[in-house]
Amino acid sequence: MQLYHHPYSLDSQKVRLALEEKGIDYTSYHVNPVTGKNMDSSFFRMNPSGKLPVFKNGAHIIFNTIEIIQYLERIAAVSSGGDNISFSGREVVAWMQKIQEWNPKFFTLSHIPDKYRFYVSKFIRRVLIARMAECPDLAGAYHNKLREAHETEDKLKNKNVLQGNREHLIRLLDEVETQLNESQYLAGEDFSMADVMLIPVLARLVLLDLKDEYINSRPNIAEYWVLVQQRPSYKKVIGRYFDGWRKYKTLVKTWCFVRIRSMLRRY
Ligand SMILES: N[C@@H](CCC(=O)N[C@@H](CS)C(=O)NCC(=O)O)C(=O)O
Repeated sequence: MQLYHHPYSLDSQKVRLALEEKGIDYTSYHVNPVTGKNMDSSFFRMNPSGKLPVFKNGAHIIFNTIEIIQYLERIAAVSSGGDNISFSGREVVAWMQKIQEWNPKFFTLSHIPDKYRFYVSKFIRRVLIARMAECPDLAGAYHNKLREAHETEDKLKNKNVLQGNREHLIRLLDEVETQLNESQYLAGEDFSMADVMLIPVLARLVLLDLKDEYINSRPNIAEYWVLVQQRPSYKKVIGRYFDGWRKYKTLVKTWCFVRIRSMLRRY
C-alpha cells in the first residue's frame, strides 16, 4: 500500500492518523505542492486533479479522504481476522462528512501574507504551463488545474467567500463544542474516525497562530485538544512537525524570495 501525501496537507494528515490508529503499514511518498511536485507528469497521470492524498493498493487507487479512511477500516477488519471489527457507525460518518464539508483552502491561504502567496501561486502557474507543453496528452488536465489556480486567486479577493468560509468554520466548531459537552470524544466515549478528521483542523488553527480565537475560547474543545495530543498517532503524524513548522515557514519564505525568482526565469 502506498500513500502520496505531504506532512502539512490537512487531508493527508487525516489519512495518516487513520493509518496509525489502525496500525496499517504503508510506503510513504512525499509530494510537496509548494514546489509543484504534485504537477509532475508521473503524479498527474495517476491523479489528474493533482490533489493530495492519493492512496494506492495494487491497481486500486482512491482520492477521496473519507473513502480512503473507510477502505482502511475494511483492511484493518480483514487483517484482524474478523476479531476487533469496528466500522464507523452512522453518527461517526455524519461527523466525518460534516468536517470534510469545510474547505480549509481559502481559510489557510487568507492567513498567509500576500507576498509569499503571490510568489508561490505565480510559480505554480508557470510550472503548469511548462508541464502542459511537455505533456500534450495531459494538457486538458493541466488546463483545468490552471483555471482552478486563477479561480482561487479571484476567490481570495472576494470578501464574501472568505467571510462565508470563516462562518462555516465557526458553525462547525460551535457544533463540536456542544457535542463535547455530551461526550469525551466527538462521536461518543471512544476515539473514532470522526476524531481523526477533526484533529488536523484544530492543528491547522494552532499552526496559523489562531489557537486563542478558535480553540481556547471554547472550553470543551480546549480540553479535547489537550487530550488528543497525548495520542501516539498525533505525535507521529502532526506533533513532530510542529517543531519543524517554524523552520518550514522560514524555508518557504527564503525559497519564495531566492529560488522562485530564478525558477520563474527558467520556466
Ligand atoms: N480529494 C480530496 C481533497 C484533497 C485536497 O483538497 N487536497 C489539498 C491538500 S489538503 C491539495 O492537494 N491541494 C493542492 C492542490 O490542490 O494543488 C477529498 O476530496 O477528500
